[in-house]
Amino acid sequence: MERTLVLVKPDGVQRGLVGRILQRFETKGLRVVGLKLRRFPEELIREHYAMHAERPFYASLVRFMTSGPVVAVALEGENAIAVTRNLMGATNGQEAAPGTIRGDFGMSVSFNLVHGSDGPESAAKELKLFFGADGDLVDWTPTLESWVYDQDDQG
Ligand code: D4T
Repeated sequence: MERTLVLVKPDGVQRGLVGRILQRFETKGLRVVGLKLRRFPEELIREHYAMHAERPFYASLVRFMTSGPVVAVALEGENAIAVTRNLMGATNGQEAAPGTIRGDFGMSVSFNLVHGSDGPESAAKELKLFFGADGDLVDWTPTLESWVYDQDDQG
């Protein structure tokens, strides 16, 4: 099992898409193990996007991400990082495949509705950043789990 961080960005919250976006992950079979809606501090957002600090869009990205509430979601599942990125689609909504969140709901590069960690290291760092060092996360097993993963899969 792997954990990853998803953010529903301010455009997703403002457009009333939180429920529909979370539903994509839930119905896929990913398990929500953490959930919070906040106007996150600018410091935290700057740290989250620190790898883009030198890019020309960094200032506007930080302004956008602090412009309103964001929903932080921790998801768990087998290959949760890759599965989540596939569900999100390409960065630019105009290029994202139909059926993906960005492909179905967005037309923009910057207002692209969701963020998902892009690897195990960033997932660990981002989960700590948004849910705290001592893990503001909940361990649980859905009762339907045995119908999501086939225990006989040779994987
Ligand atoms: P995130 O990191 O938000 O999950 O998006 P991606 O992984 O798909 O895209 P990214 O890291 O390349 O970009 C981070 C973030 O910056 C915005 N952005 C990106 C932007 O406003 N202008 C741009 O030209 C690019 C490339 C969108 C996502």
